Amino acid sequence: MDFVQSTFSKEEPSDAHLQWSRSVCPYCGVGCGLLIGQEKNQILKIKGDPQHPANLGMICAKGGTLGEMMKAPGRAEFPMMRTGAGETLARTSWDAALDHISEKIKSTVAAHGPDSFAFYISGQLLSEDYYVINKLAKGFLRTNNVDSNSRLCMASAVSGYTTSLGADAPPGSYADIELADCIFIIGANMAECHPVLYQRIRQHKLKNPRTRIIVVDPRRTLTCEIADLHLAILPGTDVALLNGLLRVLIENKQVDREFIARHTQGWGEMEREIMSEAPEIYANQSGVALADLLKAASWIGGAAKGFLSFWTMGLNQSIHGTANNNGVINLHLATGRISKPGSGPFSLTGQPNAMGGRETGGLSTLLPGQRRLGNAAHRAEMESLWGIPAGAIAPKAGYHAVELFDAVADGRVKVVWIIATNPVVSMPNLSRIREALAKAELVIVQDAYHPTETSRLAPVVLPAAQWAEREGTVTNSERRISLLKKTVEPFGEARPDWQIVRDVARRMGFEKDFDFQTSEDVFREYKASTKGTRLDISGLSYERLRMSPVQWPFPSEQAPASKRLYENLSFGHADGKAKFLFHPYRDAGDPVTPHYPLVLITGRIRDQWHTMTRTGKIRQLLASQSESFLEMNPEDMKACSVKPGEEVWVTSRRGSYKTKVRRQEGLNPGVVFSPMHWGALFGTANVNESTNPAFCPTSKQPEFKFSAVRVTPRSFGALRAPQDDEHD
Ligand SMILES: Nc1nc2c(c(=O)[nH]1)N[C@H]1C(S)=C(S)[C@@H](COP(=O)(O)OP(=O)(O)OC[C@H]3O[C@@H](n4cnc5c(=O)[nH]c(N)nc54)[C@H](O)[C@@H]3O)O[C@H]1N2
Ligand SMILES: Nc1nc2c(c(=O)[nH]1)N[C@H]1C(S)=C(S)[C@@H](COP(=O)(O)OP(=O)(O)OC[C@H]3O[C@@H](n4cnc5c(=O)[nH]c(N)nc54)[C@H](O)[C@@H]3O)O[C@H]1N2
Ligand code: SF4
Ligand SMILES: [Mo]
Repeated sequence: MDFVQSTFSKEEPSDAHLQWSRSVCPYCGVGCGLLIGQEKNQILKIKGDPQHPANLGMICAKGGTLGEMMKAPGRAEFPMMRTGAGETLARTSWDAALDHISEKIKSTVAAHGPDSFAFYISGQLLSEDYYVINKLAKGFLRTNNVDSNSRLCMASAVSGYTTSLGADAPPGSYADIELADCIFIIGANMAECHPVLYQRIRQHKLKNPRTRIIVVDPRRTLTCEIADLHLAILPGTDVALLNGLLRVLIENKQVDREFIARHTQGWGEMEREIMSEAPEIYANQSGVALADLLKAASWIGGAAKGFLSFWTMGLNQSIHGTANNNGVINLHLATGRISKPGSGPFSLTGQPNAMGGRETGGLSTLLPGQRRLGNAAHRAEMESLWGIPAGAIAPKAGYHAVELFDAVADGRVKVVWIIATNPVVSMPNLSRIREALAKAELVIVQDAYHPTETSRLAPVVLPAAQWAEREGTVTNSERRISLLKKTVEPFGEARPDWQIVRDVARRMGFEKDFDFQTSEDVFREYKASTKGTRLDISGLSYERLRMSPVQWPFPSEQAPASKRLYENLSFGHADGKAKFLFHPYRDAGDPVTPHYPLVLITGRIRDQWHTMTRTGKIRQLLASQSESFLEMNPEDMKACSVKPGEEVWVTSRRGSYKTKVRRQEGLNPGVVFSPMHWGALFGTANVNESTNPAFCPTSKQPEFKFSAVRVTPRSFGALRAPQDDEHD
């Protein structure tokens, strides 16, 4: 390769024989640029790309072990099918598998209507994959049943931005980190989940010690190491805290009344509601000391340069998900700290292409270009672009994730095609998910690995090419699009996801409309569909992206994106004004009772990725934590009569999982924590046996962060999981 290879061969002579190329990390939404060194189709070395604006050369352990990941055992090698009940999965040809799928989808849709079929997909797909899937389902099969694991992840951010600002887009850039003097991290454990951005914040703090960092998390996480103030909030009470902060800002006269008058609506009601409670009430509801609430508000209000907020699943995965998002945005609107250097509400995306999914229409309410299914003009635009009759796109939203598996369980959806996600580990209330998959007439699982907990239940398994085995685009948390290049050949018979879907579409009679030969053909059609939208990238090409990644919008080379959206302070609502949205504090809806006295929080650890299909097979990554655990405060351990290392059942109103106790002083009494990663293939029952499928009424994102549970020692003789015997 060009510039990169020569620089690196000079710097490190031992690497000179490798062939170097640029790539992007397939794990978290930071979207780090990588340099990969390969020889004879083997990736031997990974480095951070110093020229990529997301990471400036840094990477974390997950990115650094991608070479090992490519060699991890258990890759899906060829298509497999199970022909009858009780049969095992057996190798088949691509033609036989694709013929079978297309016939079955066609006959099911003909007999039971379009909504008897559904796609359940993933923020780990490329934008090109997303586009082809959406086109087939929403344009040609005429079902809007395309939902994604992003529903479990980013849906509340989508509805938060859309309701507050009128459009779904994080307005800021990573470069705002170095410009901020107050950074508010709420419901995010950046040290473990967005490690490179955490490093950027840490370095900024080291250079500028007066930068104030506030972390809001019920747990004392690794992220708290850089915090000047940690607010150990009670789980699920963020709305109370955010309202309390606004209350104090108003009282301290630290709101920007001129900004509010010119650029927002809804302030009158907001101020009235907020002022109706005293700061003490908000502090009590959220379980933080009044002095800490006052201190946090004075730092936010007193920021001289910039006030920047980061949040992720601690706010989104809640039955109050949208309210939580509105609550953070309210603080930025009230202080006028938005779309200015160093300032803004910045929701971090989890998966590498969660943003691309939102852009290409990857939820059951969306169409490409962030169009909305409920909007007649948006449907008409896509009907014309896709060359389908007016009225062909159904106006009604498809099933969202929780509802989708319910629909499979009760027979409304008969065929479900699951791509790049492992719902038998990652969905809440797993017994319902297994019930659904057992009931379906056909489950197709398309994954880079087999077996997974989901693929082993499916009668059809299709092998997908992953990461550097295929080409396409991804968008990171700061709206930056990178081109992922194909640098090695796919494993076995694996194929790129979009190609597999294209080939099924062609078999169903849509040859002409799915005429794509390359991923670039798909990209060209997709980018044309964004013309005139807020995320217009019609000026972008693979050729341009080979030079460097770019932020959207990018309507032309002459009009590249600026670092911040809404710089003219005209927001996405029709009148250009942002909206204040007030929500009162409400409880989490899974009552804590003497039978279920503890609150279970689930989340992530630094060296594992979700359901472990990749990271669970890499020795270096298992070194820090090799098995699942339940963190408990010493007081709760005593109350439950359990010791460190002891095996316990954790039981909620939905179900139980088994794990080992770990002592954790950094947890408030009453709160316990388990990582989400370990599942049946890694030797233990998953936390999602217990989690709550209740969801936010607006975003439909389920509650993974609050389950009332009890903890019982296994030594009490219970070999089987305890039953729900609540009488209180
Ligand atoms: N190492 C690693 N990194 C990852 C991933 C991974 O699997 N492993 N996954 C990626 C993905 S898809 C995602 S979505 C992100 C998730 O990134 P994060 O959201 O940062 O990760 P989580 O651990 O799920 O949850 C974050 C924090 O929310 C806190 N929390 C729980 N309940 C509450 C509450 O009521 N209020 C507040 N304020 N906080 C609460 C938890 O204690 C936890 O520390 O990470 C991405 N990065
Ligand atoms: N309890 C609890 N549960 C949670 C969460 C939580 O915080 N707590 N978080 C939720 C969130 S935010 C998320 S994002 C989900 C994640 O949950 P999942 O999406 O189920 O997790 P992954 O393990 O990332 O699954 C991705 C799958 O895609 C496969 N794969 C990788 N690359 C490719 C590819 O290129 N093509 C194809 N076809 N397959 C590929 C992988 O092998 C893996 O099986 O979990 C959710 N579940
Ligand atoms: S921070 Fe995220 S994107 Fe960067 S190397 Fe680590 S996992 Fe990959
Ligand atoms: Mo996520």
